[in-house]
Amino acid sequence: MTADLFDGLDVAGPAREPLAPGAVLLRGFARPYDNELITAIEAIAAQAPFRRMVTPGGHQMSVAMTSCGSLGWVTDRSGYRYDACDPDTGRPWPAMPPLLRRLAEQAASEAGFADFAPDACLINRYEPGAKMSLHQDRDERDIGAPIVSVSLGLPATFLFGGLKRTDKTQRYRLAHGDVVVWGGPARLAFHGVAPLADGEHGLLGRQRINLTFRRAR
Ligand code: MD3
Ligand code: FE
Repeated sequence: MTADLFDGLDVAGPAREPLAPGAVLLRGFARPYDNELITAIEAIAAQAPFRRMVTPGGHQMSVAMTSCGSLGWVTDRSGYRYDACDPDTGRPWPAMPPLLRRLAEQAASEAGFADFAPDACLINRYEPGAKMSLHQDRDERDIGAPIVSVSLGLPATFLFGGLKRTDKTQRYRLAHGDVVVWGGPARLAFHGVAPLADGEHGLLGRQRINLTFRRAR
């Protein structure tokens, strides 16, 4: 009766840790690919450099960003939007490397989203002190599609709230290699990142990089 032996054990896949309804943490899911992911991110940043953008309110973000895929996320004084071209270079965003796409699709599938087809990957770079204020991600056309996030480098304290800005937030530590799939009722939840604590990561040094895969159109 081998079935009994394995009952309750995750013998056939990664540990799925539910964070909230619709949000699933796959701890360490990206770790086996960390070196290849970092190499791919460096190649993207060589084509579309990280830059600190300005919000419609006129504040420069502390997080530096770039994108890959057929669409990239941009903000300036005129608003937030997805655009096929990098405003800094005038060229299309670098293509989404197959490794990144496959990782996002596999993570989504583990969380029950079998047909996730990301067309945008926003790449956020945090240096010590950088943070992201509480916000919702609602610039994507189909909010039925999840967002898949991949954390690399220094650990961060992630804030996860409710559907109202004033709802109480829960804190989670997101560490190197952690992947979270945000779908269903979690998709429109307010969320943010506390100021990054200084430290030294073996592969990335004094920084944290977060990838978010989205279906923008
Ligand atoms: C929950 N990035 O790029 S990743 C963002 O760590 C963003 O850089 C953060 O929020 C970061 O928009 C958080 C986790 C995340 C991403 C998108 C979400 C959580 C989410 C969308 C809906 C709900
Ligand atoms: Fe967000």
